[in-house]
Amino acid sequence: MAALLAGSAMAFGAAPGTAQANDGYDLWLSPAAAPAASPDIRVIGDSATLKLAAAELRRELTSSPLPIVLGKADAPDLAGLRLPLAGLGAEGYLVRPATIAGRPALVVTGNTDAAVLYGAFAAIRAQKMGADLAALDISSAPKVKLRVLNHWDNLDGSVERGYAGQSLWDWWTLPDFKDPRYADYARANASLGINGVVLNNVNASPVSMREDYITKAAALAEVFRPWGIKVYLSARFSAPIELGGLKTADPLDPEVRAWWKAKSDEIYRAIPDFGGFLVKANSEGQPGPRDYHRSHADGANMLAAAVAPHDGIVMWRAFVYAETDPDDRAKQAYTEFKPLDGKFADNVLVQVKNGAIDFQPREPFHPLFGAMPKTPMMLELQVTKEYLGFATHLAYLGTLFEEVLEADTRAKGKGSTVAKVVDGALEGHRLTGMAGVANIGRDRDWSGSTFNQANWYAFGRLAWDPTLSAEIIAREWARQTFGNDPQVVDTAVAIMMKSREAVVDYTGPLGLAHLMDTGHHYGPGPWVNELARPEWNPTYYHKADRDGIGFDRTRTGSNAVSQYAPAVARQLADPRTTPETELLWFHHLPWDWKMKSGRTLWTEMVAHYDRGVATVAQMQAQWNGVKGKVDAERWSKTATYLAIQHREARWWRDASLAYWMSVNGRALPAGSAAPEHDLAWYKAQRFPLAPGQGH
Ligand code: BDP
Repeated sequence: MAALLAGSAMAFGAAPGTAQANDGYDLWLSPAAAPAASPDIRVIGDSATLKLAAAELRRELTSSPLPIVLGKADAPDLAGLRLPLAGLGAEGYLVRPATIAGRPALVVTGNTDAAVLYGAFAAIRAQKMGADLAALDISSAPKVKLRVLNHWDNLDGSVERGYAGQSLWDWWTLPDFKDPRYADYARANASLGINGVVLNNVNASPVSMREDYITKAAALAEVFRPWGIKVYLSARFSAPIELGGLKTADPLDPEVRAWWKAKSDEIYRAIPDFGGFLVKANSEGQPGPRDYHRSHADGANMLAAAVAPHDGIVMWRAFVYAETDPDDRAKQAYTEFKPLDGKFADNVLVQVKNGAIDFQPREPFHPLFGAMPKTPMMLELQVTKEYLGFATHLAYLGTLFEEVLEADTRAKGKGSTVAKVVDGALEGHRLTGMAGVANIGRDRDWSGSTFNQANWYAFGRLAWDPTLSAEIIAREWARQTFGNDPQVVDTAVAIMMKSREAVVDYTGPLGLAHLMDTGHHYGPGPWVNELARPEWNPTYYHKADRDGIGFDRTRTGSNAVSQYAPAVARQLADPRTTPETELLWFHHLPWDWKMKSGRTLWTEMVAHYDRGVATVAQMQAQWNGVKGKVDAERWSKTATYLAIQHREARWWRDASLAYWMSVNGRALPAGSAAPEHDLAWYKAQRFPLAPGQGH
């Protein structure tokens, strides 16, 4: 808390006539200014979590027309009320007026302390959204059980694909020094209902399992616990060799199994509520069970057995593709995992990225969703914007997350959405999860820009309820972040809602993907074709030549469409029934292909690139319209970042068009500006020091 208070006090000089300066530290929560009238709050019970809940209400509520009573449903005075809490499970909350000991009060309750805390945050959110507390009657239970941030943080403080500064975790000074920021971080997560944190990178160092690092992780777990948050660790599959001195990491080897069991017991002695392991195996050079000719299920089940006595779980990633496999990369995860359905232990979830390639600005939903009915499928989303302009470009990802959650797998008829696969409704799974690759670092504003905070927010809200609307979430966030001026809120929401499509337009419209430059993934590189592995090259994905462009994933090509349920596969097999947003993902088409608009594919593509750049210009103009209505500090950083984004949108467009023209020999349609430089110039750009490349 201390840091949060200090953060708000650290005001930079506000320009005259503007709202107070704000460095973004407070996120969507209140600044530390003392409330006008501290509401009358009674806490029944004395757990640390209940105390935090009461403190939040005291700090965040401007006033309350009723005294507030906080406590678990079975607490004295509340138990007799017979409140309808049966369907709310362990984490659902209820907030409503009731008469307690003859006096009217607003009750904030649930079946556990954490539920009460979530209820307190819900009441705060409702008031900030304009609700009258006297008439508040809300209840909600999370639809997804494990709502987890994945930190790709390395033990040396760097963050793989992190664009908001160094890792929050200072492993070097842990466990002794517990930076007050750790609690502020946990508080922000709890305000959204996030209940788990994987502390270390999926490209894991075995050192995170060493005794001293377990002690460090335990110190973080202690800070997070009252906020309802468990810690998890990414496990390096070969740790029994590197740490244990064994000769093998074969998951069927008794010594290896015993090593993991002993290691798990050790972790649970230090962290009794440890959540479990996240594993990236046999992917991009990471070790795994395939090294021993064992399956992913063998590997996952070994770890699952080690944590099962402690109620731990294993999140086993399906992000696999092998250089030895010449098949379409988009097919490989399904090919490898689908036959394993039914072979995983009960406490394993298979964690699947939203799309089959890799967090591109747009991807069709991953064919594994709906294809493994016996296995809990955990959705992995990338909150950090590796492929959408790092921290600088404004891209609200709520719409991307919503698009995948709403996608209909047709696995069990119409309405078999990814959301229903993920929340377990489709197959009746109780173990469910959603993971977000965090965009959080040590920057004062946590996420590298004000609007990036909205992506953390949207992930948390959607993990609680995957059916929420991206627009409503944007509005909630904007109102809590910028205050109640309708012009500011409407402007922020309008900018957010079109921002992701703008990125799609200027980086890769109509289903194109993976066109970025090598390694750092910043900026365009559609020409790159010399990397060692074929599927690392953008040319592998777009397959453009003089005659046409796109990846044929129908029967005449890789037949990836056959991995979808028949109704979806049929739709995608024909370019005329494939959504144009995904056209070139599934089809290789001539440049003169007739689009629904009547334009040729080439003319339409150019129009998208132009629209992307124009949308960013509009976003700039809209933001200029709220100058003076948003504090100067956040306003000007956003304005400057939008200017960078505009310049770079133009760069993406120009470089891409220059390249496509060199391939297809066509001219630009009338009215479309020529690229600023020639292709050689774009090809010559180098960014060896771009952030987020890890080690
Ligand atoms: C890719 C990232 C890489 C990650 C990998 C993963 O470029 O840094 O390690 O995903 O998810 O998008 O494992």
